[in-house]
Amino acid sequence: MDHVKCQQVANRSERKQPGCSTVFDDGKDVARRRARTRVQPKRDSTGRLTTCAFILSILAALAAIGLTSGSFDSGNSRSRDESGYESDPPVSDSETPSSSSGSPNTYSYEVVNTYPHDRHAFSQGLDFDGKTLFESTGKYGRSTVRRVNLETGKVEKQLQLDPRLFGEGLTLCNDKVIQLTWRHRLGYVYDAKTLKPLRTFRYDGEGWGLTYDGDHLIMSDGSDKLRFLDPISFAHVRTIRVKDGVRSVRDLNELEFVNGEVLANIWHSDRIAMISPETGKVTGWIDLSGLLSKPLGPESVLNGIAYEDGRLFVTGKNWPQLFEIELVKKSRK
Ligand SMILES: [Ca+2]
Repeated sequence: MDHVKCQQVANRSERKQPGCSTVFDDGKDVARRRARTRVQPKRDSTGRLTTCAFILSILAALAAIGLTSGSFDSGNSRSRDESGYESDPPVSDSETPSSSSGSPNTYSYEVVNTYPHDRHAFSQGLDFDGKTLFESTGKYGRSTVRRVNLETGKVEKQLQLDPRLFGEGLTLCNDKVIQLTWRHRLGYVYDAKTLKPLRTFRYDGEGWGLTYDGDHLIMSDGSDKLRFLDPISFAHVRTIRVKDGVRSVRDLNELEFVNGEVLANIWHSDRIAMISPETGKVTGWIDLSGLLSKPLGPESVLNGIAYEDGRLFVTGKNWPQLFEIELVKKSRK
């Protein structure tokens, strides 16, 4: 398999496009298609609790003097070793949002279909164009970008990254596939049909998850922040902080833009957050516990969300299956 040569692709220029509201080869508008889903997350309209005003002011003061999460330029303060392990503990169940009025909606799931998934794929990014899955896998020496047959799980085509690179988030953007690398601040742009490398780009901090909302790339770095990037120049546009009420939601990992909201795997958990891309507010939680019949290793966690044409897929690192699911809204008590 070909190794991606950074210097080779860096010298190539990407074909200019009118922006990410253009269409895929099948002629369907990306943003319009991604706005369809079976579940319509309900936005709540409550404001902040007045009793939390004091806490908010304290948090704001701490942020102002740099005692909260660092900036993107400084990178993610959490660290993983080369096998992908991270030193900080995962989000605990005690941080599950309350069911009080105004709290996020909660969802369980029903499995619609189960498909095979490569047990050797340390999944870091997943997307779907309506026919084919696109996946980024991690680990040094084993990182790839690949096209995968949905029905069989077989890899139709793949490129192996330079063994010094650790593959991370991936998204489709028009007829391109864009892939992040973890700490290397290096992104790749590929032709979606051939996986031919077209160009590279640079970004600050760590790269974790990546998705595309029809206008911008949205990128996570394992903190509570989501960055919005221009899909052509890759320039930083804006940043939001993700919160459930007044609590920051950290460990945002693989992403998917669905129905006007960003879905984010919470690293080392079975939960997916639904996030308003305008405010960063968590509007819903998806509980995917029990999806695997038996647990795998400690790092074989949920980390893969793909959505297209009303179909929602999830998988995880080294999971033997990929699941097509429908969300089931839980009734409030
Ligand atoms: Ca995704």
